[in-house]
Amino acid sequence: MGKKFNDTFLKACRKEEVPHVPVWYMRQAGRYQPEYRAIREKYSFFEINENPEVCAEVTRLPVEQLGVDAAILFADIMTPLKPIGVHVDIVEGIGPVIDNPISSLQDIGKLKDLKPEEDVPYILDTIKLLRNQLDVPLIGFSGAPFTLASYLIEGGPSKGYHKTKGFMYSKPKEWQALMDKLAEVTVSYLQAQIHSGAQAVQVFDSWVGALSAEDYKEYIAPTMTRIFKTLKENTNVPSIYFGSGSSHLLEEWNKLPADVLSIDWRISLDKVRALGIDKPLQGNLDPSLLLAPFELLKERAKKVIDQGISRPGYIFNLGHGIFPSASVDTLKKLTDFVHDYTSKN
Ligand code: 1CP
Repeated sequence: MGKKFNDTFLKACRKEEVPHVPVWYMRQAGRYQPEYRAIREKYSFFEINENPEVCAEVTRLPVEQLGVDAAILFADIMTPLKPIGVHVDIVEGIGPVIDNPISSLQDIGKLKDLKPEEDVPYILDTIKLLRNQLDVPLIGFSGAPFTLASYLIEGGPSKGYHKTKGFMYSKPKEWQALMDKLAEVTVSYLQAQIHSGAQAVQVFDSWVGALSAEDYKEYIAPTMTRIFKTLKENTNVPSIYFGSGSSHLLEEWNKLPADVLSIDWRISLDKVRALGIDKPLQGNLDPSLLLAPFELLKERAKKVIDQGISRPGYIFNLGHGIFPSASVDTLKKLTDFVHDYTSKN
């Protein structure tokens, strides 16, 4: 607090010149931090979420500990679904588990509209608190309809997404109703976060890589276009789109009115540029390298950065989230390395 506001991340999102490459990490708050584990001894996941003081503390932890250039709101992609009628629990070692999965139009009709001020006031209060506490930008986020639908239909984490895709192929009317509902929830949730002070938003479509480009275009792109277009018309903060295992979808993603694309580690940033993608990029170090000898980690990070900075608009991140066995010390050293290596003075 009291430090000069560090807007490097926002500048990179707008392709402006930056004093160093900004860094933040997906899942930068979580089980790899001893302090987080201690807080989780006292509270359940949703208890943290619903208590703005504690939620803000957890959000700030990685900023204070690692020196990253952005904070991401501590919540889950399931957070806005609980108040609209989804019985979800976050189960240790598994993730979100739902005891009333969706299988019919009637189930979809039972989902309520999200009224953020009434349904998730604690999220908006956490954002307002954080804006007074942080000297880096605050990223708000939500899940994307396909990824949310995968949990709603499968009842929890999945490997092949067969049930989800089966539903998509065989019940087009129900599928579209579900996409429309989840798009509405996403837009109203993100707009409320932005109005409360979120300075950028990331939409996590973590599992959409399960679809072919053809299916993405037919079943998903119209919904994602509508979401990003509505955000653009009503707000003016950068939007970031992320999916894992989705390099085959990048040409479709490039047509979306999203501002920044967050790339997973399976493709090099040079290859992404060679596809003709000119949006700012975020990524994409393989998170497993956090367990490699530091010299190798550094060498690979350098490679990612050299490719990333070949054009304006680059944010360093991992290709997917930090996992529980990663070390705080390694992440701190990596953050310092990115800053030192790219520092202009
Ligand atoms: O620091 C941060 O990044 C903010 C907090 C955050 C975010 C952005 C959490 C807290 N979850 C998420 C997003 C999220 N949740 C995604 C998208 C990002 C990604 O792909 O990693 C997804 C797919 C989820 C669903 C989820 N919630 C999982 C994955 C399950 C699966 O299908 O493999 C898990 C394990 C959770 C629980 C969860 N969410 C967040 C934390 C810290 C945890 C760990 C649980 C705990 O403390 O008990």
